[in-house]
Amino acid sequence: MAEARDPEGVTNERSTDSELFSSLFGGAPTHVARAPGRVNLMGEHIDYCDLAVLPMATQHEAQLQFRARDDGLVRITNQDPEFDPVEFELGPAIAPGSRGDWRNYLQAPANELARQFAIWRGLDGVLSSDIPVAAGLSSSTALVNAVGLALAEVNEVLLAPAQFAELMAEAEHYTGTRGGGMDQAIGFGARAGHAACIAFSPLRMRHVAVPEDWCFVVADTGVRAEKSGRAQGPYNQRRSECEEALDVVVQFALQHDRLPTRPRGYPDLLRMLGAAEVISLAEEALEARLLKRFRHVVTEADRVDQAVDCLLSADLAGFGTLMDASHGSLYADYQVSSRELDELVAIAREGGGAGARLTGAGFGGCIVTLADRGTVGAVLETLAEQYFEPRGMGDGIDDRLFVAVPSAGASVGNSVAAAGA
Ligand code: NG1
Repeated sequence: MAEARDPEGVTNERSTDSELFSSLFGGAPTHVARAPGRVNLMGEHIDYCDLAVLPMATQHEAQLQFRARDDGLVRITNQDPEFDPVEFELGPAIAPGSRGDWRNYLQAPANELARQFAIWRGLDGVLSSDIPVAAGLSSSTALVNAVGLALAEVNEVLLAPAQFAELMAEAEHYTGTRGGGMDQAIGFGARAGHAACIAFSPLRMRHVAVPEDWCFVVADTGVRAEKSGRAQGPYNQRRSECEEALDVVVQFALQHDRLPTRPRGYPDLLRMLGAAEVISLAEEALEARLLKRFRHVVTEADRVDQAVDCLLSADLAGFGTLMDASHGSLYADYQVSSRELDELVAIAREGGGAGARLTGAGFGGCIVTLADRGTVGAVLETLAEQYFEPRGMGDGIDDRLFVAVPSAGASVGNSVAAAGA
């Protein structure tokens, strides 16, 4: 996994952030923490089943310019006035704000780090992010990761990236969403030019180069799917359904002597019996809704393995076919798609995409489609003409429709502003 510390110092620092910092707090920030967003290429809604996923970090990131304080106060202002300034005292039992309040994403890492390490030193900071919000591109985890890194830095907490990722995954449950560990893992462990196949419990990461002429295009429906809001209930419900389905299948298999011992979870069950036998068991044991959820999980896990092979052999058509199958499963079995997502997927395919699927939690947010360099222009144009322009979403389209650049993981380093102050 990549080093969390940025040894080169920092480039592309947002200068307006340091200006705002000095007007709010006086002087200059000393450090900057950066945490990227991500696009998941394959393996949706299976990280919380401890099954492997295949995301990559993107060029979009959250940046926190900060300076340590000599007390336990944390004061963070967002460049975006949509989000109110946040102030809280460090401690292991910070009271959460109301549901949907963005402060919860700042308090989450503070609360967890204080629980584990009795940290005491707060910070002043200015935060900015160009990751589309509530779009399935990990905007929330980027906040958690950036604030977590900054607090670890000022309190001299040293953690390996994998440990940090696991800690931040636990931390984010503070917000009420029972997410898996994918976003935190790719957020810390990503390598430029690569996607990563991430396995869990314990966290392991295999970096896989993205072929030079492959372009993953992201298109945002413009429908927000806030996991701190309306999407939280359905998201948590899916996770509970997966847990329940696994319990029922295992119980049934044990009762009918189809399993020698109790498996520890989905990966163990699949290792013991193989996907085909597991699905046939599920067809006997589960009622319709749980069977759908279960079938998505098992087939999606298989698609992740196949997608890694396609990446390794630069099989673009094969990868596209898997994307289509994944979307079909998320639509029909997992029921997390939406009219707008389905429409974007159809347009992307019509425009020449090798395949397309919703990415992230769904319920709104983004799709991802794959094209080679020769075709990507046509795909972008078709999406613009058939989805964005008719809806009057042509202005600022670059934020909603872009080619994702496989980027590096989070880092913390000295602020350029401090050097110039
Ligand atoms: P997004 O797409 O950021 O809402 C969520 C979860 C992931 C994963 C995906 C679905 C969090 C922080 N992230 O991501 O763990 O389950 O949905 O694959 O909860």
